[in-house]
Amino acid sequence: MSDKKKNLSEYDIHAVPDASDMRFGILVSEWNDEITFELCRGAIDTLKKHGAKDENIEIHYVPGSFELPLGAQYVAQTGKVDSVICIGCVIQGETRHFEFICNAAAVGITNVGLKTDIPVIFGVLTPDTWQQAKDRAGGKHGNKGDEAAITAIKMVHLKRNL
Ligand code: DLZ
Repeated sequence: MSDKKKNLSEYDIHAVPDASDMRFGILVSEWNDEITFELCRGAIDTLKKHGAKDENIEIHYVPGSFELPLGAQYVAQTGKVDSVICIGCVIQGETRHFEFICNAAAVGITNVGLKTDIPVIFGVLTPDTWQQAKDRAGGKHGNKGDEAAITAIKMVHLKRNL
């Protein structure tokens, strides 16, 4: 979908399945909310662009990216969604918080998907700087929320069509 040379929001629109009967939960971390709310907006716009209905997109919030896995598990276990998109932004700082939070979020989100058997998407930015985050949240590198939404649609489609 994207690599170093490509914009996070660039993809082949015709290769994306129709999402009109899919239900999504979006879980948004409140840390760095200027970034995460923009990622969430990108995800919503992209889901709707591919047919998802407003009533089938539910948004929930967690305090920080560390809480994304448990929050995702809560949402997945309601049985009301086909996929959960986790949105966060952890910016490299001077403490080791960065590594702990990124590792916990990545491993935790993976495990929730495997445990609940629904696609749980890693829409978490892990940039070195605030500017790098801005560039990937609707800036010059596109919006990682778009990428997360496309991933969710494709994974739901994959599961339904095996
Ligand atoms: C504590 C913390 C720090 C230092 N940095 C971030 C960050 O850049 N991005 C983020 O999403 N969350 C951060 N947090 C908060 C943790 O994710 C978590 O909410 C707290 O450690 C409480 O468990």
